[in-house]
Amino acid sequence: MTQTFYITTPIYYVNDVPHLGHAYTTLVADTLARFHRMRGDDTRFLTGTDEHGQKVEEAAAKRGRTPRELVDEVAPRFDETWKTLGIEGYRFIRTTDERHKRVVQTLWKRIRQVNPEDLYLASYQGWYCIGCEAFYTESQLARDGDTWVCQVHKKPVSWLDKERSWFFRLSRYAEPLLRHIEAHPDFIRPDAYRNEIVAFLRGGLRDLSVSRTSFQWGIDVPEPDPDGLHHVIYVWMDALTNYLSDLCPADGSVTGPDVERYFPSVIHLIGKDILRFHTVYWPAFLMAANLPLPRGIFAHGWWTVRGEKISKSMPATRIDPIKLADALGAGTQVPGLARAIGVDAMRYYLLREMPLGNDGDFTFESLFGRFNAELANDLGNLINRSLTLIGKLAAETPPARDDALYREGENPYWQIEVHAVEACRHAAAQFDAFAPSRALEAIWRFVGMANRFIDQTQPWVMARARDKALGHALWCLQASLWLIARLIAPVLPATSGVLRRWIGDGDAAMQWPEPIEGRVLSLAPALRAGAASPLFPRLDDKLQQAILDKIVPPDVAASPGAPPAPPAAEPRPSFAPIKIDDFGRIELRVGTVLSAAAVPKAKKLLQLSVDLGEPQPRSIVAGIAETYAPDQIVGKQAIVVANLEPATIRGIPSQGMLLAAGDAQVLGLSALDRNVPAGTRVR
Ligand code: ME8
Repeated sequence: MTQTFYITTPIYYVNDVPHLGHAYTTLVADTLARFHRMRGDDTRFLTGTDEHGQKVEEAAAKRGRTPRELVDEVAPRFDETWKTLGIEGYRFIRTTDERHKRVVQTLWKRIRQVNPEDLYLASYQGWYCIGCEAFYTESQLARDGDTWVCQVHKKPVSWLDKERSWFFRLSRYAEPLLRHIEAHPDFIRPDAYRNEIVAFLRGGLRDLSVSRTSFQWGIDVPEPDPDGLHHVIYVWMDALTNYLSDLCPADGSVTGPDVERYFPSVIHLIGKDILRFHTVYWPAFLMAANLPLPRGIFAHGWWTVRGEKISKSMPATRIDPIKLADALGAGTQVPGLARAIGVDAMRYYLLREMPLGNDGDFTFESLFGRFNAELANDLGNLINRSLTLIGKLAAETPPARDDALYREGENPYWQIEVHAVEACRHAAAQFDAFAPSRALEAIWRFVGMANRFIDQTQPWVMARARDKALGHALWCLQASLWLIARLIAPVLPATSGVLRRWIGDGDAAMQWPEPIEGRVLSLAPALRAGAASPLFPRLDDKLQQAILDKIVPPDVAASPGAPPAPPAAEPRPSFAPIKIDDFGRIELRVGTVLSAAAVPKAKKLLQLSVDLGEPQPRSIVAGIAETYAPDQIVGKQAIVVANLEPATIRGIPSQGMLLAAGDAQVLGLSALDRNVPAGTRVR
């Protein structure tokens, strides 16, 4: 049965050009959309640009341009970047589109009609972060001397003094939202983010200011102000509506066939920085307008460089995705496809390295490590070895299935089939569950299996021995490549295309392979494999340096926040060995951070409350405040030394120690590759 799959990315601010963080969300959405299209689902994929608001107005003024000039220049750069990166089949929305503006005003009017009390005029006074385009209370900000600073942008916030504004009665929606989340456990994923929002909602909500009069770059509130003031709609109310407006008819009404068809199945893929806007404000606006809610919100973590979030305002963390792709693809020997293969390598790293939902640190060491081990060695070698063998041996013994050998049994021919079926099922289940990293893991298990199949069967020895099974062994390899071309297609589309060309597979409308009666290799059609060229040649030290030189500009390379280069080969430090019993005396447990607060007058310390699965959470003081803001760590899991002698630090009891990477400076917390119950023993 055809299902509907509608995925959206955030619409990005046009105050600057795209960086690797934006590319990440868009590449993940593209991967999932490709998978669903292969499965035959009715798939829709939306991205775009967020063009109104104070931030864009200020960015334009700084450049001596009008906002209109700036947005018309920068918005196409996002679209072009996605095209250059081979993102496929997406719709691109701009919030300056006329239809979008009409829909935002319709939504406003509808709220006024359905729940007239939900929008009211009052005056607003408080802090505003232009970077976040968000209102903050002092408890949500950090203090730097006598200035209040936004925790995300690390910049001073502005004071809005008694600005007359329309308010949205958000306070009414905490209970209905809690009920919705309870009835729809998948509404907010992963679980840690759902828990965070549930805790936030339980604390109650304050009404939200949803219009501004101090600047003009926005969509007009569609009703007059009694005092003649000109209000523009709050940029988040405007921006969030894009997910709906792209489905609406041109007249700006909020119902229509596409709305009915796609909106109830929409999943908003976002970074965790904008979780509250999507899981609280957006559904509350929709409830107030009596419109259906999205199916769910999936939040992913942040890519950091040396613990610092990749962002527009931190030049040392900004990595241009196109430059990176070009550098990674430079060595490929497939004519005309250097950039596309480089994009594939980048997609592979980004999707494999950081499980969707977690945070991840971008390092060239891990990028080069995965490139060499998983792309050059595992996949590249498999393709090369298989096609070389088939090329050499097929003239005498063409690949041909032998049904006498293609049967259940304890032999490599059946084992490869069993693994093939497992890879299809696991990868599909993981893509379905928004876990592309796990899907790749499952696919690479099969790639490893196929490499072992060659080692075990040794077709060149079979040929010398005139073994009758040779044709079937070659068929197994060829069919495995046919299968791999499909399994990798959502993540590595260019590699899949080249591989299909090399094996003579002309199927343009590739479907996701669905095993039938426990077999999947048998679905491969007759193929005529040809020669391959090196796809992902190994990156030796010289090539690695060349990539670094291209990506990391010299002035940045010298600065402290620069992307780290792989370490020079140093002798390994020698450690004094310990006995297993010594290790056994350390009680390591998984802890979930329930709350975190700065320790007054201690720059490095956070006071944490950590659940170790015991009746009471523990108080732990950790020296991680320079790397983690309190709200970045709540909900995270880390490994805790649970039997460390209790201590009192700055008058606060500390009943354990969090393991963290780094020597003088904390670079990251100990990590688990999935959430496990608090208190789980680590050995
Ligand atoms: O917030 N790691 O736009 P924005 C991972 N216009 N993802 C990252 C990232 C990083 N270091 N940096 C950015 C806005 N992203 C609003 C959205 S939606 C109705 C309005 C990605 O240009 C991630 O998806 O600041 C994050 O949520 C988004 O870019 C923020 O983009």
